[in-house]
Amino acid sequence: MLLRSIRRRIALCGVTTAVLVGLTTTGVAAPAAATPDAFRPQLVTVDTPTRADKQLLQTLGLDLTEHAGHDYVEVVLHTAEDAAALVAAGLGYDVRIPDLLAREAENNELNAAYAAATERSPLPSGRDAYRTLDDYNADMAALAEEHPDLVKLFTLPHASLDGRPIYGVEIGRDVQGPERGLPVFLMLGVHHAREWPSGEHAMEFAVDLVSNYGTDRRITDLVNRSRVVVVPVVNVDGFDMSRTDGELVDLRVVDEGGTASILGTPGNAYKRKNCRLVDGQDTPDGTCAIAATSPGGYGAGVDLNRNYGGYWGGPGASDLFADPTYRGAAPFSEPETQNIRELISGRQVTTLITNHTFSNLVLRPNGAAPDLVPGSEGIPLGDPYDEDALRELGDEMAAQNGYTSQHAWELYDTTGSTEDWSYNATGGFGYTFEIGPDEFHPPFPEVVDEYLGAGQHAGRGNREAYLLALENAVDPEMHSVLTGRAPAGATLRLKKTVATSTWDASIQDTLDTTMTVGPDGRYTWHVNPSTRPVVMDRQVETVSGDPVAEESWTGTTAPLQSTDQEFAVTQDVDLLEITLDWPTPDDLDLEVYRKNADGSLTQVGSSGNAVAEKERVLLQDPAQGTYVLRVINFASATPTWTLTAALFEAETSTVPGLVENWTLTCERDGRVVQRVPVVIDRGQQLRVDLTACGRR
Ligand code: 0X9
Ligand code: ZN
Repeated sequence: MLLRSIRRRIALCGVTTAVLVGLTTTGVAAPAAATPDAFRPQLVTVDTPTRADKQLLQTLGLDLTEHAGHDYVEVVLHTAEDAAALVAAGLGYDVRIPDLLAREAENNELNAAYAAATERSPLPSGRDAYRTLDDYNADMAALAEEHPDLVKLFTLPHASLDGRPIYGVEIGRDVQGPERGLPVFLMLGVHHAREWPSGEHAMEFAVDLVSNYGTDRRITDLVNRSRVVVVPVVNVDGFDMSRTDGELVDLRVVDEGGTASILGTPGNAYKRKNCRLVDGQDTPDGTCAIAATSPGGYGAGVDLNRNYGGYWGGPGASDLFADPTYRGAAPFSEPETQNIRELISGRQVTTLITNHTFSNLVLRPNGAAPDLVPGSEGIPLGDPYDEDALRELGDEMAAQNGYTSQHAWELYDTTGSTEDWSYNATGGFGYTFEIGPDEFHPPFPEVVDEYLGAGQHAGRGNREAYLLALENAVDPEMHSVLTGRAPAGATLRLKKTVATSTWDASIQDTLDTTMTVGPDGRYTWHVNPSTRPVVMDRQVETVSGDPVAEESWTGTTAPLQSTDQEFAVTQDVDLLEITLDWPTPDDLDLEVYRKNADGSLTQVGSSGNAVAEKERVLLQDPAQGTYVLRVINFASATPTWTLTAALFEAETSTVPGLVENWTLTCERDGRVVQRVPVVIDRGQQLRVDLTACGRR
């Protein structure tokens, strides 16, 4: 019996093109001194024409970047061993940046020249160079000091592992006053240490809102209607190391390959993770910062964008400490992710953007491919319940900066990333921006262009994309609104405790938010829907029983050759399944193309499983026409294969959803006086009378 289930509303294009970032053996900090012919970190483009190549690449434990396409993945090679691993695996690659340290030095020179020639950049702050961590902290403090009614500086609850405080700013009218139920827009930067522009854009947006408040009508209106929370540097330890070491001169470069040793560890400019040195143990403050002599270099740490609770422990994250995508010992094991968890759990964040570099992408949930089945749920992930609205805003934002708008999983699978958790736990919209075309921290003028937009996007850029996100955050159609009468000065609290799915189990999240009723005895509270999208009812397509049509072929293909087989779809069906099977433990891959009117081929699916696993491509709602099924032999032997194409009708069944409620309480003098369960959907407005709270 054939049984598959696919959640509806998903464009399930064959198998996923997901790339699991994973396994590495990358070492820890580079030595303080190096010989002139020591390996320099490189950025290389690895050829991965098939999914099998991508999977092979994932097993090598290299630092894969998110810059990946149909037939390539860009990889940072930190050590000679990394390069040797590629060669040994037989994967071809082109070197894109042959010496990242030299590039770092070149960027430093370009940045110095730009700063020297620039009185004031066109950025809102006028800055002409990347901020250091001290600059960020000083800028946030100054913004708050100069605009006390509009900006509040706050410290996140947990200091970093190296003992640094982590700051954010909150922007809003009368920001020192009590919370009045306005929707919160959250902007995050620098989860990954080396991704400097991600903090710059977050910070510039804060400055932008503040400096245009009162003069620009649109911005004034948006700031009046929201609270904007900006945490420009989430990973302060990692960033400080990357930024400081990135500034160091590699004397081997200055010395033209002479014998001088490196100052510090410039390779740490490409650090990704946080400063976790030992799981479960707080090492002495400052340990990580002594990069040259401590194991606190680029190889150590937890990937903060794999440490959030949502589907934590699933594909696209590693359980090995030294790996670039190490997920940590447990969901939210790190103080930096705990900070963001507590921030989001304590406010009604209706939209968030978490900034990263690079690849010019606007990514929306989910992080993992729709046909993956978490052990904790037993049904495929499918698309988010709010796919249409999420896609619409993602596309609109991407139109401003010329980025590509897509599901995060279309890049590669990830689990435990920021919005994997936040969207699933709260229902608030969340996006990852991958800023810039081709570098983690490019010359500074690129930061300016990406923020303000350049060329055909001049005057738009990420600035305009962020403003659209903020408009979404305040749009009542996109969240829920509670209104009513309540005693002036009373504290209203919305609370719920939910189970958030990790990959194999679940964690408990408590969302607990408050507002204070204004002097007029009325309240309007902008909140996230009471039922989380992840437990809403869903349509599951189940395909069972016999195919409505089926055709099989057998054949042989010589090593490194391919064989094409045509198959015509002449009726409208729900599913086309193509399977490739063979008896010996060899490696055959399958690619599926649609034949266009002019005879050219467009690839519509591929399957390159590990050696000896049979291949399968699924196409949902296949268009009528001719398909070319290509069998590719990567093996040394010439096995006889069986290729089958089958058409199926699907049955739709509904997995009943849950209804969740907020518990709304009205508190006076710290005492709960009234308690009401509240069920409210997205786009809904509900009146809840709390006047009884004043009488008792
Ligand atoms: O891998 C990542 O964490 C992000 N790319 S980066 O190079 N900046 O590290 C992409 C994450 C995409 N997935 C989700 N946001 N779910
Ligand atoms: Zn990143």
